[in-house]
Amino acid sequence: MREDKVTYCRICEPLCGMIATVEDDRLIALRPDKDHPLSKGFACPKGVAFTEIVNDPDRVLYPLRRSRDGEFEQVSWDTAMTEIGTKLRDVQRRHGNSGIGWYLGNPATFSTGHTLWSGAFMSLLGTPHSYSAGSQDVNNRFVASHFLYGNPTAVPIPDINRVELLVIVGANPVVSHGSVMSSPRIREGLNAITDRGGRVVVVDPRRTETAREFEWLPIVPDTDALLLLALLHVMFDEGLADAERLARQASGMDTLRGVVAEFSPEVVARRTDVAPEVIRELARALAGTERAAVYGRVGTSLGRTGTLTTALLDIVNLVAGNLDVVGGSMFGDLGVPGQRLGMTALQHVSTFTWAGRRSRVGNLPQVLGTAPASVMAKEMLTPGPGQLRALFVSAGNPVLSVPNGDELSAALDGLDLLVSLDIYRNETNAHAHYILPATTMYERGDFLLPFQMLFTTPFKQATDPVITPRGEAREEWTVINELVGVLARRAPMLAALHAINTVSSVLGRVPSPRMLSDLVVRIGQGGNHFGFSRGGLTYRKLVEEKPHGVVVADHLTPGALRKVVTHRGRKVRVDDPDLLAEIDRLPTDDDPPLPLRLIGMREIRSENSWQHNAPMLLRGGRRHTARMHSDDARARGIGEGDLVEVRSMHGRIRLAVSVIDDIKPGVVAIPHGWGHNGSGGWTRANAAAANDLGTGGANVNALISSNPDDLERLAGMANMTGVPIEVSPLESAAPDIPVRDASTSANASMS
Ligand SMILES: Nc1nc2c(c(=O)[nH]1)N[C@H]1C(S)=C(S)[C@@H](COP(=O)(O)OP(=O)(O)OC[C@H]3O[C@@H](n4cnc5c(=O)[nH]c(N)nc54)[C@H](O)[C@@H]3O)O[C@H]1N2
Ligand SMILES: Nc1nc2c(c(=O)[nH]1)N[C@H]1C(S)=C(S)[C@@H](COP(=O)(O)OP(=O)(O)OC[C@H]3O[C@@H](n4cnc5c(=O)[nH]c(N)nc54)[C@H](O)[C@@H]3O)O[C@H]1N2
Ligand code: SF4
Ligand SMILES: [Mo]
Repeated sequence: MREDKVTYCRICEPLCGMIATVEDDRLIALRPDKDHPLSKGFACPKGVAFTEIVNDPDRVLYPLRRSRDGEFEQVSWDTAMTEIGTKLRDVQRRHGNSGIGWYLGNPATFSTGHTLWSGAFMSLLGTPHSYSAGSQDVNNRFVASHFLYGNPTAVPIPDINRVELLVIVGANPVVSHGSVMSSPRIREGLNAITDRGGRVVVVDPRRTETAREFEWLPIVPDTDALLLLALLHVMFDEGLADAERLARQASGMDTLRGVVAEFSPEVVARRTDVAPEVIRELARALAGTERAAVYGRVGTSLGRTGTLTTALLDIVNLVAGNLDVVGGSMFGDLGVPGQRLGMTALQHVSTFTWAGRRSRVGNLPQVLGTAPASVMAKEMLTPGPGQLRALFVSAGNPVLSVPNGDELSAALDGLDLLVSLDIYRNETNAHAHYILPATTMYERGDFLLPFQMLFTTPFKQATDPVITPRGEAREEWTVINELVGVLARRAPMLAALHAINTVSSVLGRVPSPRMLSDLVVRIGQGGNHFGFSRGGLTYRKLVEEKPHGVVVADHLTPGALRKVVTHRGRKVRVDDPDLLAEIDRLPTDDDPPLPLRLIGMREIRSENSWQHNAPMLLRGGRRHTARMHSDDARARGIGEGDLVEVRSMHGRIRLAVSVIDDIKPGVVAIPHGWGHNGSGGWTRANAAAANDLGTGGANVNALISSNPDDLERLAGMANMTGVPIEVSPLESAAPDIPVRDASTSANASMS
């Protein structure tokens, strides 16, 4: 029987509505949901191609164990879990709980159970070895919020529906579809701004797909902090800020004013390559437009002072009068009472804060209980108490996504136990002892708690699974429940959780993601408040009666600052000494070691490293290329499609070049997530995009440093943008140093 089921996509943040066609419990097709109130029939190629991923013959559908000869063999769940349990308890006995770690990859965020269960498991186990993709993505957003609001989870989002001037710094929403905001049909949302007579300015070293549709303001990579300081300089200097309002809303303004005094537009112009009059005009426009906002994302997070840059984005909004006001940069609201108190309490009793703990290697601060993934390899390789000996990797591919995949690959091979929970064999779990098959999003139900505060139009949607899990795939949280039992005896806090699980299973009601989500739906905005609000939402009601989702408010609500700020007097603090000290660390780059600058980019038909196996996404002979300005290419004798060597101070890779003009001269853009080299199980990914070197692209993170000294100081984030590089035609590349791309590492480790 063929049937259409209403559900939604959970690959990236807009969570677009989808209609799944299912026949005999098999997913046949996906199409955009026309009746979804926000995505209204939009879906991108990745979302539609997901049928190919669910049904991919390369998917891992049964537990796999690595045998002595290095090949993977199928085993039963019982065998896998029993053997994993024995090895895990052995590590626990010999090295303590701090010998055990977890790396949580990006798709985990798109599963409420996976996120909450792994987070609870790691914090109750009490190990410092909790890692995530966040340290290559967004962690300094939380640290900036910690400094400014005293609350790391207070994250402002642009009021896309009402803003009149939006300045996008280091984000490419036309391709990424928006990040740290859930805003379906974001491209239309941006075009609506100009349609209503407003402006969108895109500050980016590359004339991106977004910049092409709006005003492009090119900038030298990793100099955004200077631009933002100069905007503040102008606002103070020209008296554009409302001093009375600022005194009410914030503390430390005088210190800030003193600090920005030296950053006039003229002073920063040389380093940013943005003309002083452009900076002045922008400052006036931001302060003078009633509904204006500055918004930044990956491009502002991956620089050397990402926390400072991120905090400055908010401070510019604050000083210009655009924070927490209609059409500005606003805070979402769960509608759940006591959030501020709850957050304050949580920060006091747990490591769910900033620098609750520091890393053994590098002494770097943890962010919301997670350590920088860049030091994960050294934590495995550095002997002594607390050495990482057993690692779980779920929904992650850190060998490609974290700096220095070679070092990590070698370190993984030395572990006592490496277990991966994934839907695929990838470059990371090529080193695993066990690979456990996970469900894809369409094989599980979900209400995505992690995104509730980020909808630019407050919205709620829940779905049931559209098919039963394929093969023997299981949801991660159920596997984690088993691990709780395995480790409980020597971990007192876990034992408590285990007791709860045991008792509730006897009573037939094991705590589940659905139970927790239902609670939040009921007490949150639009909820039924356990019967006190008649007709209000429950999880079941969402799934059964409102499958396309419900807009619970037309707009974000202003005046949230006082609800989210936990600092004394509920004032935003702009003069934290740790934060302002970063200003002294702003790179000067007067004498760069190499002439060009590396930046990243995302492509419409990729999702990080894991969708290069879907035929629909690889059509047209896609290749992995470095995008380089024609002037730079010409100066080096490089033509379109030529193979080059790209080298940084930390490594070198080989790939082909696309010569373009839509990029600032001196800047080279290379997408991450490539470097498929035969070690993973991705047949097409490995073969596809094969350049003449016979690899599925190159791992750009071979160019990035994993050295603790090179990580951003306040959030431990990897420095992945603005990195000095040189590009040479392959025949003239330096011959004697081994090329460090993923192919060398994986071949070495598989032998
Ligand atoms: N199609 C597609 N969509 C995705 C993803 C994907 O892989 N493919 N990944 C998802 C994920 S995990 C995330 S986190 C989001 C990210 O969402 P975005 O941040 O919107 O996406 P990016 O393409 O990384 O955009 C970063 C931009 O910053 C620019 N940039 C780089 N360095 C600098 C700098 O120093 N200063 C300034 N001003 N700009 C700079 C880059 O040129 C780039 O245009 O996208 C999500 N959506
Ligand atoms: N140079 C550079 N490096 C970057 C970035 C950059 O901009 N430039 N961006 C960074 C960012 S923003 C991110 S988010 C990271 C991503 O880094 P990671 O999360 O480490 O890597 P992904 O490529 O997203 O790999 C996701 C894995 O999850 C698996 N998977 C997919 N769905 C599921 C599921 O439902 N359950 C389970 N168990 N597994 C699943 C996929 O098969 C894949 O193996 O990369 C970071 N690395
Ligand atoms: S933009 Fe594409 S991948 Fe992202 S949620 Fe929508 S359909 Fe899915
Ligand atoms: Mo990300």
